[in-house]
Amino acid sequence: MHVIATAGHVDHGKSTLVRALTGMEPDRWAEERRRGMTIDLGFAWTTLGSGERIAFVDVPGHERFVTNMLAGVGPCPAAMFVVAADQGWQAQSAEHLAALEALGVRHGLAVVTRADLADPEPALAQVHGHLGKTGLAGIDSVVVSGRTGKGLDELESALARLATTLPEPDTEEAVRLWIDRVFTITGAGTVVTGTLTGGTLSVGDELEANGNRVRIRGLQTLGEKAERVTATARVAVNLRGADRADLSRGTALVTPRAWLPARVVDVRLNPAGSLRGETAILHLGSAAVPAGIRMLGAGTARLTLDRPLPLRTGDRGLLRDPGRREIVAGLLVLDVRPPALRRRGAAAARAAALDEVTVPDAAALLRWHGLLTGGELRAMGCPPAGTPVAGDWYAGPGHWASLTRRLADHVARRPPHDPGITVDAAAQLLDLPDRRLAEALVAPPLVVEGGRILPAARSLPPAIAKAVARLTADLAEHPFNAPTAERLAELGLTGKALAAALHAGAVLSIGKNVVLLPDALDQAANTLAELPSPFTVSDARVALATSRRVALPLLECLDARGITQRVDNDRRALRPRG
Ligand SMILES: Nc1nc2c(ncn2[C@@H]2O[C@H](COP(=O)(O)OP(=O)(O)OP(=O)(O)O)[C@@H](O)[C@H]2O)c(=O)[nH]1
Ligand SMILES: [Mg+2]
Repeated sequence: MHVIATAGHVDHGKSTLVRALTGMEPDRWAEERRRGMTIDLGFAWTTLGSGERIAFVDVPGHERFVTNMLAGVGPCPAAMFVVAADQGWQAQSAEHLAALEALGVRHGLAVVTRADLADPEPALAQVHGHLGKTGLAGIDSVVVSGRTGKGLDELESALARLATTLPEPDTEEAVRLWIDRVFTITGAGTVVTGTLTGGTLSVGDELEANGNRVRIRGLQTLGEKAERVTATARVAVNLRGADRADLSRGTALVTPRAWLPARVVDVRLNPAGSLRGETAILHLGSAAVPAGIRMLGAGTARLTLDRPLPLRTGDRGLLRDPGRREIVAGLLVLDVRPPALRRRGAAAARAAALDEVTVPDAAALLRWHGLLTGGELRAMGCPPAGTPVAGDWYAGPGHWASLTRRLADHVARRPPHDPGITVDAAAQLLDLPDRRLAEALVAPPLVVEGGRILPAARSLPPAIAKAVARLTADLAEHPFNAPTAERLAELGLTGKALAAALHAGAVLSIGKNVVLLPDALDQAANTLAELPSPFTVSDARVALATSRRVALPLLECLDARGITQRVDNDRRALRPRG
């Protein structure tokens, strides 16, 4: 299915076209039919001759209802842009086009309608002229009359062609369904509708709305019941456990833990004009939220929203000033967890950092934040690349190097016979959110001995320290791929040398000739936590990218430490922590 929003000035014939294409009435309210104008969003659908299903979100053209228009267009990947032949380009033709441009809509169809009333050529030329300057340049155009039906066949063919060019959504990704309607059905309870642009919804799924858990009790798409709906789709979701008062247009239903609620966000504005000290309404998805604007640099600003929204880096929205009755700027979300600006000059420094990138990726977020977990990076909209430094933690290389240096400096400054700083104290000293990060920072020339961080030279003979460093390098990529007995011999980590390294806590032995690094158990526990529970030895072996030779003793070690427990003969589960 594809979902297409209409766009265009009031009375230009949008609803008439939707009606003609679908045989359905998009104007749902009696008041709309009485006044002959669309006030709120309308929904209608059809199956084209090509077999393609198209759902329309029909928007109002009247200037007073722009907020409703934006809620409909916000999540839609494509638009049918309508201009009346007898009226030509009008104010909301311009405003709707500005909205589509701000939201980054790149797919659509231009329709000059009411061609029975006037020569369509001048309007067509205007449409091409205006669209040509936007991301919609070059889209197909069709001339029709909703009254006589002339040109409707061409319109259908053009829609079928448009459908083939729309990008395939990712049906695996986390769901964020922007709600555009909420209603109650006697006996069924609360139902919300929206345009599903990514991911999959299934009956029984748990979701979150404003931080509250709800469960999907039933699903419908295009008026039919469904067990499962994949993007792109119009969808009606019957919710269990939902408080009706907690849900409204602009609320998002999201996959739990996959999104961070954001109240303060850094954005890039387009155009880059200065909006110093202003407030405006942020329109994003189906939401319309008042936002305070603080300019950071020429084209970047910090928004403080009246209520938090689940936002990600890369989201597009727009700012509209209801007083001036115009869109002030489009925006691209850069960072949903921006650092506080405390010191003088912090805003300018932040602007300079933001200006280093066009669209931030994980590397940019790590540069700005120093340390983030893979889960945080994904929830912020930038899946991590590369390997974590410890557990699920990723680090900006510059930040990591500076932490390493600070720890080494600190250890070096301590008196010669000092017993050494504990790992926990190091974590505190460096303000690290997880002690495993402090452990991970301990690399030659530092070692951990008896839980304390010491210069390697003081604890291990240089040859052994070097062997440990080489083992560390071996295990950098695949931390559970324990060296073979031959490799251990080659490294010189056998006999007394191995015993010394074990004693110093520089390596970990989990079985005969199975040697790993000291943080292997923690790392394994993190990896196993991602598996569906319970899991078999073979599941664990695959997840840890290792062999049975390592997986078996590793799991026994984890059992012994109470990190895992046997569920039956061949399956285990992680023991709940804490
Ligand atoms: N002659 C003629 N009249 C049309 C045509 N299309 C629409 N109309 C008339 O134009 C008026 C407005 O049409 P709508 O389809 O309601 O326009 P709209 O764009 O949906 O208007 P809003 O939703 O209020 O923005 C109605 O009276 C229609 O009957 C057409 O092709 N020819
Ligand atoms: Mg209408």
